[in-house]
Amino acid sequence: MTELAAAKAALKTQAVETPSWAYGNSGTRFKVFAQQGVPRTPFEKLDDAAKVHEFTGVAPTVALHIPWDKVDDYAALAKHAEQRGVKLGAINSNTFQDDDYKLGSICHPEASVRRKAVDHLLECVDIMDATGSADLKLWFADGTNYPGQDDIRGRQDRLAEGLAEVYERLGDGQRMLLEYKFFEPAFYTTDVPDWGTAYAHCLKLGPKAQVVVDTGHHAPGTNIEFIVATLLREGKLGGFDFNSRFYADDDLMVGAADPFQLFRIMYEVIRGGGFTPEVAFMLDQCHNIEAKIPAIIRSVMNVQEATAKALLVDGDALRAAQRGGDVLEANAVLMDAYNTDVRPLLREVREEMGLDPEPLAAYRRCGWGERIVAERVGGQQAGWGA
Ligand code: PSV
Ligand code: MN
Repeated sequence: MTELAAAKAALKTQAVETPSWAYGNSGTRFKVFAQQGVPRTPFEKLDDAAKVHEFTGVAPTVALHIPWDKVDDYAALAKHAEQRGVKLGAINSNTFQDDDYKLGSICHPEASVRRKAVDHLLECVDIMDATGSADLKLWFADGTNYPGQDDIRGRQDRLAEGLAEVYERLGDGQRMLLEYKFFEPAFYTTDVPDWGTAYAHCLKLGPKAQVVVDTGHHAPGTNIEFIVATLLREGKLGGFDFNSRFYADDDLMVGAADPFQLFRIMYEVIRGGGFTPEVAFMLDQCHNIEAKIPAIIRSVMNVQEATAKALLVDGDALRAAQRGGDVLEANAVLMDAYNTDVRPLLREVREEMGLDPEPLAAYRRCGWGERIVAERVGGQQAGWGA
């Protein structure tokens, strides 16, 4: 197989998971701007996600967020998804929107609140059993605002204890993906602030616990691809929450702010053997001012473009330059791949997959956007806390 053919074959196997919450209304802490046609139910979110997959061909799963996507019958939800050509993906827990969690959830100083949080996580595993989801994605808003507010080390002990109980509940083929974030909503200490803390907990828990890298969760200037390389090397990279940031946890469209960073990350993924179904490539974004479905299609395409460029890196030439200490040439090899216009290649890939080569134009022509505006009238639009 030529290198180009290998790249095409790899691109056809790509899978980007879209988040149910990206289809609902969202905003900043100042204002949520409601959009017309937004889903009212998890079923309608899946209808929208199915359109993203229909036109991109590489978004086959949808992450759920509990309780936002709570339904009476998860088997029916899974069936609804399958009838539309998608599947349910990671289950995201929510231990950050209840009054009880003011001082934290599984790290809370009071045992009764910790119990409630762990029970919620266990409920999420029950839901995984019903939906067939393999991944439990955990992000904790836990932390403190003031020095002395709580015992930093004690909170780590409580975290370890809570995680261990949930880990024990995981079934065969189920994983726990632990996400870190350097600050917010707590500002003095955060209980899982960085990849090292997440890694240490996952290592102790065992092979079913892995780290998830949310690209928006790092301090400015952090070399995320180094973290990716390290976690892959240690067999602990469980997945990504892709999005873009200019400042902090901005949740903008992946590949919008810094496509070069996304390329560097995807290069390390491929270099480290991480371009496999064992690494979950998820989006974690909100579309506050732009139309949601086209923005998600654009995001999936941005991931595809970065992946295509990373697949085009001439590995032999790069290694030769690196071995020879040819700094300029090594850098040039990488930049050649990055500067390649991969859009024609991706158009070909889509045509070979039986898709329209231009997903955004095809989506606009299909009339779904107008249909949902006309049909989704009344009811309660989905959104944070819905
Ligand atoms: C909050 O920062 C957050 O964006 C985390 O990244 C989670 O993955 C997501 O919310 C959903 O809980
Ligand atoms: Mn995230």
